[in-house]
Amino acid sequence: MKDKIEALRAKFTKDLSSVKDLSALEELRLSFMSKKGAIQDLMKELGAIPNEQKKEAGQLINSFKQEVNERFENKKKELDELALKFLMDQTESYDESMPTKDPCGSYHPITLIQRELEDIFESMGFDVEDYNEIVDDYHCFEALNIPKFHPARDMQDTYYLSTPNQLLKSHTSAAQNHIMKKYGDALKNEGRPIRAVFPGRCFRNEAIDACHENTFFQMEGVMIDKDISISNLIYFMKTMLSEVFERDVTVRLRPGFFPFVEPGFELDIKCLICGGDGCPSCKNSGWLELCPCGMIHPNVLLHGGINTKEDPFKYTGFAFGLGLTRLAMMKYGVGDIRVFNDGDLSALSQFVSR
Ligand code: FA5
Repeated sequence: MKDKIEALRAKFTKDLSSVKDLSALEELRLSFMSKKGAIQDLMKELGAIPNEQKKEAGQLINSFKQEVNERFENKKKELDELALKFLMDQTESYDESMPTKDPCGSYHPITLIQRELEDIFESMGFDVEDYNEIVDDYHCFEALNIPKFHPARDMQDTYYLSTPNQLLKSHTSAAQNHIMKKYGDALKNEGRPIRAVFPGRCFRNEAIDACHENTFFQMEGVMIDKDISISNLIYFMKTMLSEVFERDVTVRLRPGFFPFVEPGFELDIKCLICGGDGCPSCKNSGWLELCPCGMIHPNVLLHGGINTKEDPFKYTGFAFGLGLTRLAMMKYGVGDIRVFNDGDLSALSQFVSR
């Protein structure tokens, strides 16, 4: 038996060394380990061996079987690793941190204009903040001095979620209360003025046309400190617009009503598509409503914990709600707002930041 096993071991070693792939390995495995294989033949011979030698012969066969098994497994591992290496050599290596060879994709014009504005406001000492798209009724309306059943809610009909009290924010003003609570302590304890802008996507149940979308972007800004007045508001609005357009733009300020500001204004820009003659982008008026603004209403400052009922005018502030999507229309000369949402890459990929 010993000799037979030795002969089989030698054959197995020779055959195994010439195996080059998994199917040849499997073939070799079957020729040794299957019911009709070489090891089973050895087992059959065991019956003819004298009893006193059976135990030792059985042990020899078993340990040979175990050895063959282990060497198969090792060979299989070796072949698997080789196959993987081959595959990796064939495939172009991929390193996601490497810069792309060719530029692919481009920034959406709204992203470009948003970043530009963020830079402008940051250079004037404003913090840039982010806020949720799903908000509750309190933040979107109540905290902004728009109680339930107030007619101003009709102007901002939005999409209500099936979860009670949750809605898609209809304007970025919905973050005002959050900003006041976030920075209020620094204002009151350290005298650090609140200066923040918070861009965001807004939603309204809107009849869509060349200048109205149901999903659009605004950038809200607030500044709160002692003695903030309308002159501060006008200064920041003018600086921002001249930076964005890099040329003189004609603006007009007229009274506007928003329950969360008092007094409130509409800041319009002379339409840059038609130069003021009238076109669909400006609803033929020659002017485009761009940036409503005003002095923050005392009730809003109260809700935000900035002032107290006993001293409701200690701090004052201004707020504005810039229509980012409309600003992009003016800046890039896009005559129809729907271009921004309809995913036509040939239109959207032509914008580049300055
Ligand atoms: C507001 O949303 C107020 N929250 C703005 C505000 C903030 C006023 C702070 C005072 C103080 P309004 O509904 O007018 O106001 O929207 C502001 C701007 O968003 C508009 O001037 C316009 O540029 C843009 N806008 C509004 N609705 C749409 C729409 N459906 N599609 C595109 N842009 C829109």
